[in-house]
Amino acid sequence: MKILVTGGAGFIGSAVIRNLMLNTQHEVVNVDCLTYAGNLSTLAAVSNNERYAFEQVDIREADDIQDVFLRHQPDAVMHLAAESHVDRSIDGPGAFVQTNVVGTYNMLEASRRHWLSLSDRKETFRFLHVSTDEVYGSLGSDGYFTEETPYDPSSPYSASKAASDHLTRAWQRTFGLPVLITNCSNNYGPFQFPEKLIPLTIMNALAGKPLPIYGKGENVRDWLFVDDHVRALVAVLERGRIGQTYNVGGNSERQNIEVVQTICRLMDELSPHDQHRPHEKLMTFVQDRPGHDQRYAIDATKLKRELGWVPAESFKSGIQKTVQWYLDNQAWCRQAVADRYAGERLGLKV
Ligand code: TDX
Repeated sequence: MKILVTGGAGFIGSAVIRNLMLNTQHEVVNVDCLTYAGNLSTLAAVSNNERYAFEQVDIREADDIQDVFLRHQPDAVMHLAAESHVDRSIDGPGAFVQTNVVGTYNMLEASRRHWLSLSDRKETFRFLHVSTDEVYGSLGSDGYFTEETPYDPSSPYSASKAASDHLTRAWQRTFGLPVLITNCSNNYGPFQFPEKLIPLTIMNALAGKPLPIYGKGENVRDWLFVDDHVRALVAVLERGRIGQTYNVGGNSERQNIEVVQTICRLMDELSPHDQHRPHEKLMTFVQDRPGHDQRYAIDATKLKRELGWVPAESFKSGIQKTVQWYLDNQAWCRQAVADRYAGERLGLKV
């Protein structure tokens, strides 16, 4: 089948496309407008494949999106394009509303028109909306997010993703568009833009810069290795039930401070001659994030029960692979951030 993937030059989207190219026979149309976080070098290993096509198109532009559907006639959509960094959504929420809300609306409308025009392929067409556990708000010290947890987003980012989830569900209930929704926990792994906690910590540690820990570092995230997430997305697209939501989690809860300490210790081990050892001395407590959610943790039982998915990677094995990858790919990291992001603190312009 031919899958239209939005955001395919981003961190998770590019992992989806590499997987589809290397492990399936599906064709892919990558629709990405190449924002600061988009990077085609993430697809270097697959971009010459004859089953791959790239369209530099912005999902905020309804006519351009419509044109892509007319030209490529996809069998399915995996919608990953989004502004994704919580701190940036505090500094500038407008882009999040435009891309995540209006952009998703444009994708749904273009998909609906396309789906209505299909004859024999109409039954099997799918629209998979890839979202986040942040729509559920924050947990206390116990409990888990299930697919039934009420929405309660805290940041402009999570509110915009919640809105896009609601639109997607409405397009199924009102118009019958065959949609699926996934809500995942924090992803990590190779090719993540170094503004997020894990790659930022590794990059700063390499440079001997302070490792900023918001507040007391006691906030908890449930870490999901990106390739595990990709397997879940492919399973949901191929076998998920129409109109259903599936939570995807790594079963790897950690306090932020533990995450940073683990990275520091791994870097001490993996780069024994590094002048900045022990890297833990770079840890610096800084002003907390406004509206900082305390804890996220996913109950992924439904995905296991219905589709047999479980994460393959433990946090121990995943973080080791990730740190090693960043150590081996420092040129990629420098190029990814060049003229785009110098590692400065974001998200305090309230
Ligand atoms: O420098 C930092 N120091 C720090 O303590 C940064 C960048 C973050 N943090 C904290 C804030 C969070 O508690 O680490 C935790 C993780 O922060 P992020 O990497 O910014 O991720 P988070 O805010 O949890 O959101 C992420 O997971 C859900 C993604 O950015 C979202 O796109 C996804 O939907």
